Amino acid sequence: MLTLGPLSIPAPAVMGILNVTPDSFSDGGRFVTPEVALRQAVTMAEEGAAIIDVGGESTRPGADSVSVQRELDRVIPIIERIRRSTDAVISIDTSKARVMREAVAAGASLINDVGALQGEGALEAAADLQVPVCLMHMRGEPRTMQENPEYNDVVAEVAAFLEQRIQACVDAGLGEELTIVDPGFGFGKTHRHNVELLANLRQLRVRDRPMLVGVSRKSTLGELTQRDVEDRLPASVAAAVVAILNGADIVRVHDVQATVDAVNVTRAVIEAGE
Ligand code: 8Y7
Repeated sequence: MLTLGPLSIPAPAVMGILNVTPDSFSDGGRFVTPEVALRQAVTMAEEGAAIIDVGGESTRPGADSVSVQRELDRVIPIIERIRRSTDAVISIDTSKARVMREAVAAGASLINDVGALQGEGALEAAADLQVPVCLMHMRGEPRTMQENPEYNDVVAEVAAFLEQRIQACVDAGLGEELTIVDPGFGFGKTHRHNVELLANLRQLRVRDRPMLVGVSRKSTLGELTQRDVEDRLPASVAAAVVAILNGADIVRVHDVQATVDAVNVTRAVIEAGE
């Protein structure tokens, strides 16, 4: 079990991705109406997703930002409906303080911030709300982050950043026990950086906090397999298994059913070896 303050989640856990953006790179525009989004969320919960991650702003490389109101209009009605229809934990994928506050009021119980609470008011919002927060590493910002990212030691630099953001949470009054760390695959990293991070995941578990990994359908998997985004299921499942064997506690994925099967096999093998 993963214990995050008041939340208990079976581990390793699968987080299903619910994009309510018209422009997300891998399933762009498919889940826009609340009815369709709700059906997708319920399906993912039935398939075994412990967490549904609801996002209203695309963070893909080169994406434009979205206004607060627009993001609220996209995510709040969906969170309310999911809350009424499933027991899954709802996570709000946002970097905006106001969206964090309204999403939690509507039924979200976890904040997934690719900006690691560095946005205006975000740290204060999370500390007021006292909910678990996933702190993700990103180099640069989505619009420009893939323009030649460089590191001397990517593993050490990502770990140092995560450590610093946990400390920022603690200083703001959000206890360490409410934090989750995430290396941020694809966010200001080359394919080589991403593979190096996946190989050295255990060094990124700073302060022994739970770790979330998101590699589903990402371009590094395209590079390694020469597959287009819609044909990256086997690569995504393989990467999720590698992540869990290397210590990940939560995997963030598009394809819940296939990943849950792989996670069940992986968990049984880990437990048999303990
Ligand atoms: C991640 C993420 C995305 C990730 C966490 C995509 C919102 C791009 N990737 N959140 N979000 N970790 N915590 O391909 O890796 O899904 S968006």
